[in-house]
Amino acid sequence: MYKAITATLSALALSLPALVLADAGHGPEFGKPGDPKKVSRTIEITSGDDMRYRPAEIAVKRGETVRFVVKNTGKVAHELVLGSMKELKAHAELMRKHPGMEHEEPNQAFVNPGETREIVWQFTRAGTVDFACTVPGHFEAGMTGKVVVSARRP
Ligand SMILES: [Cu+2]
Repeated sequence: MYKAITATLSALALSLPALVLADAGHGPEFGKPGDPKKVSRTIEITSGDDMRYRPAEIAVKRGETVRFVVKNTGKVAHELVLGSMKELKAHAELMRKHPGMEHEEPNQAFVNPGETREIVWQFTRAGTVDFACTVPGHFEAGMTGKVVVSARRP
C-alpha cells in the first residue's frame, strides 16, 4: 500500500514543477523521522474545525525527538504536515490540484474526524519549523503553527 502510494506520488511529481515534491518533507533543514525509542517528549496537538491547532506554537530543543499526537476534534478531516513554509505552500497547492490525493510521509499525519495519529520527529537544527493543514481551504484559513527549535545549552 505504502509503495503504491509512493509510486503514484512519484508519477505526479514528474508532471509538476520540480519544486513541488522535490524535497518536501525530507530536507535536513528541519530534521528527520525520529526513532520511537529516543522520544523525549510526547506533545498532544488538537486540530479543530475552527482551523486552529492547539497549541499552535511548540518549543523544543535542537536534537530532541518528539512524538506528536495529533487529535482531530472536528467533523472534517485535518492534517498536520511539518516543513518549511515554502514546502507547505507547495504541498497545499498540490492538494488543491489533486483533492483526495492519498499520501503518507513521516513528516505528516492525516487525521480523520475523531481519530488520532502520530508523528515522531527529530529536530536537528535550531530555528523555526512550520506546520500546516494542507486540506484544501484550511491552509488558506490560517491552519498553521510553528515549532521553535532552540540551540541546546552547553
Ligand atoms: Cu484542517
